[in-house]
Amino acid sequence: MFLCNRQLTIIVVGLDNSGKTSMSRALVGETFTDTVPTIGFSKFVTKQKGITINIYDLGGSSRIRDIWHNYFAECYGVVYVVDASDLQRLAEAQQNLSSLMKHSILKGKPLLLLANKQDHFDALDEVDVADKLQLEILANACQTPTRIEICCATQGTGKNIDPIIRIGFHWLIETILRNFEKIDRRVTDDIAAQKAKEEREKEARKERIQKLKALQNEVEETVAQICVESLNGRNQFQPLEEITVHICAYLMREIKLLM
Ligand SMILES: Nc1nc2c(ncn2[C@@H]2O[C@H](COP(=O)(O)OP(=O)(O)O)[C@@H](O)[C@H]2O)c(=O)[nH]1
Ligand SMILES: [Mg+2]
Repeated sequence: MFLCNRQLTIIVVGLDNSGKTSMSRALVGETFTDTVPTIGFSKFVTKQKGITINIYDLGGSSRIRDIWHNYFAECYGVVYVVDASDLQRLAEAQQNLSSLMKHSILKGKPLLLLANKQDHFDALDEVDVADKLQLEILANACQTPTRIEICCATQGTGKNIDPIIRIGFHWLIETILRNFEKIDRRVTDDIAAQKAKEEREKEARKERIQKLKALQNEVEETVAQICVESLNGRNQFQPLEEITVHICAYLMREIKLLM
């Protein structure tokens, strides 16, 4: 298998505040100083064994989670970060993780789960986090190669990174490479399908806009005609009502067609 000059995309997901951006920055050796809540997504790039690895750090707020799926097609593997000290949000994380692992485009793609913030005295260890997230059940049901590690994303960056993060990340890349042909075929097919879907949606949007423009022109012409007829003093009241009813019926029909 010839992988030089190859690129892989990894997505880093999890609830907001779990440590995704800190972990991504640590992996690529960036400082933590300007870590602010991720709006949309940030891209980081690193290299391993001559392979360029694009890391997409996706914002975790509930509104942004709705658009995560746009990045699934090109993804070869997943890093899921959970705040192991935030016991209040483990149920939310479980639901989020479950819907991700069951998503048809992600199902079966290798997953590294990082139980982060281990420097907090009350953080759960990997056994308890795996239990709360029902990780084993999910991994079996989705046939997903899975590994869980405990870590502290803010321990250091670059060379000073928590070594467990690097070990976990190496495992993720190795697992992807072992299954490369299969995952790569899925990625190629899913990207093509996504592009075709986007193209269809673009065409449908264009068609809707053209219809709306035609409707707008027709309404403007009809209204202009009413004005001219009223000014000419022909059938001043009756036609106006009739035409109004006609316009309303026409608009209702067109709006229904556009919906
Ligand atoms: N104590 C501690 N704080 C962390 C750790 N990882 C991240 N944080 C902090 O948690 C907050 C959210 O981190 P961030 O990386 O922005 O989370 P994101 O929303 O998932 O990207 C920031 O204040 C980080 O400094 C960790 O391992 N330990
Ligand atoms: Mg972030």
